[in-house]
Amino acid sequence: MSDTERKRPNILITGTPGVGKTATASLIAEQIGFRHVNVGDLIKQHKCYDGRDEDLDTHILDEDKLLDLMESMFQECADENKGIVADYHSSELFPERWFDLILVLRARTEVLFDRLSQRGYGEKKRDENLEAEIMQVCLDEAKESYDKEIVVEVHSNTIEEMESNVDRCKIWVEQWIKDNA
Ligand code: DAT
Repeated sequence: MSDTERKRPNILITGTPGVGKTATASLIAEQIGFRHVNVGDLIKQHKCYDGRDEDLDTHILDEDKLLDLMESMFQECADENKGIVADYHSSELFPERWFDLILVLRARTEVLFDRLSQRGYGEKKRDENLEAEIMQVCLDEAKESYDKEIVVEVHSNTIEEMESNVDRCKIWVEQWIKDNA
């Protein structure tokens, strides 16, 4: 099935680490029966690595391996008339045709500070991520990579805001299905 014939939309939830991508994506997927794809976990599980960056002390992502893996997941879900809710801190590497909505979660500095500290991030890694959030790196990346009309920025500081984001997505999905019936 080609992407233009999809019966269900796919959503990408993006944002700085700690903004609530995984929590939000799993709630949405659970409530509407879509498949949740935690891209970070997928990378680890399938070892989509292409060596190590010793300076940054991180693995180098094997994008081709990841995208091939995800392409077959998207195909499989489209064939089953099932949508995907993916979450990842970056958005530029995916083909535009995969997603119908890019939800960019944002959090206030003090909120993110607490979440990243609780996660056990060292000072350097925590501060780099706080700075990235202040500089709205993920939002700009999403706007540069996708049609601006499908990029939606929302707050994710409180449980109420998370619930509202989940509800908003559910309503959006229902409308998309009606519009594309
Ligand atoms: P991410 O996937 O963006 O790294 P997460 O979903 O793992 O973030 O959330 C990080 C922590 O913050 C986790 O303990 C859940 C909590 N959290 C996330 N969004 C929240 C929100 N809107 N209100 C309260 N807590 C939230």
